[in-house]
Amino acid sequence: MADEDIERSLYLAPLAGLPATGAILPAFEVLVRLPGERVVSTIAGRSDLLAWADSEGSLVHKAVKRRLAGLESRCPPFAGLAMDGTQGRPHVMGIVNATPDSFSDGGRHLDPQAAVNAALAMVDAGATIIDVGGESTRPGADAVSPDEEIRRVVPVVQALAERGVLVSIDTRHAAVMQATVAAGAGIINDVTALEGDADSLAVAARLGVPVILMHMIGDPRTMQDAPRYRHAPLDVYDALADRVEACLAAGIPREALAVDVGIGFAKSVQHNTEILARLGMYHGLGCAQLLGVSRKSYIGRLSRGEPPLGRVPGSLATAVTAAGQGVQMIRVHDVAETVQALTIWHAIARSGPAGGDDPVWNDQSY
Ligand code: 7PJ
Repeated sequence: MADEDIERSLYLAPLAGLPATGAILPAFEVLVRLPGERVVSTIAGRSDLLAWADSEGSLVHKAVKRRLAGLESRCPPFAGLAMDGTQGRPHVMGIVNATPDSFSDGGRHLDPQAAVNAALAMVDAGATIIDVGGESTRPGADAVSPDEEIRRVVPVVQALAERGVLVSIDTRHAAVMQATVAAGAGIINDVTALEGDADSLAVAARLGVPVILMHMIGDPRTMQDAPRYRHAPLDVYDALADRVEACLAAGIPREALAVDVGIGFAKSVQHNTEILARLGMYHGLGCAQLLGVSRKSYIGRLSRGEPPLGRVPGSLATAVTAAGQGVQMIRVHDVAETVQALTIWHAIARSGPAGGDDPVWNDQSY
């Protein structure tokens, strides 16, 4: 078996500890793809895992060591923001939609000044990134022309950038990337992982700004038509690994890339929950990780059918779960609520056995 085959058959999802912070991780779910569609998984402590890998021969040993190294190394900064745990709680990215049809706040931010004011209030509430979008990517949405998208977003991006706000531009069009980076956007956030427009990869590489690569299959109009996976968490891992490789080949360095599993994009409720339970695994890709779950429909489906504005508690529950798996950026509509939830998560996590403030863990006397 070649190295590449082993890389695509053995995966590690951390069960405890914070990945990407340089900390040693104590235990893992070990997932192995068998020939055909089958995946088996087992739970192993770190030393048992290494002993098993040794007994399996050098290829498996090398693959396990490489996976471990990815999970246990410190993530470098992304867009100037710390990503290795020294940031404390995860960064919160506030969503500002300059669209008339966005599913949960459609129309509220169409006036550029109103969008800018909403964004500045989010910054006051603790957001470190503002994600500006001019095209709704909700399931079933119609496409918008890049010219119309540019008209909607450029004034907002420019006003925020002039005030020193770090802006990401949520777009799948190369022309919009170009216009908004010229207007001061500092991050490209592409739900198609730079595949939605033939020019995107080259344009993003030339612009030289950091890029968020999100996983999706198909496009927003068709993506919810019976999404199929062999094993959703592992297939998403491989697809993101392919996009990271494509970006590296185009000259975008790994530290300028962040990954996102794309919750709700070409995924059933069960796909979403299986992926959300294994977010730690994606740190093995060696990039910072962002998660967008705010007010998404799986929350209503798992709960009592609440409309978007009634899905804040489920959004917060998911954000806290993600923080515990080392996700460094959370994309949300409800910034103040999320900042509070994550601040409390962090105060508790840092006081615990792997948190750095724990008196027993830090006892230097023995
Ligand atoms: C996401 C996004 C997401 C990233 C949207 C919505 C739909 N970008 N843009 N991740 N979702 N990176 O907000 O529900 O999950 S638009």
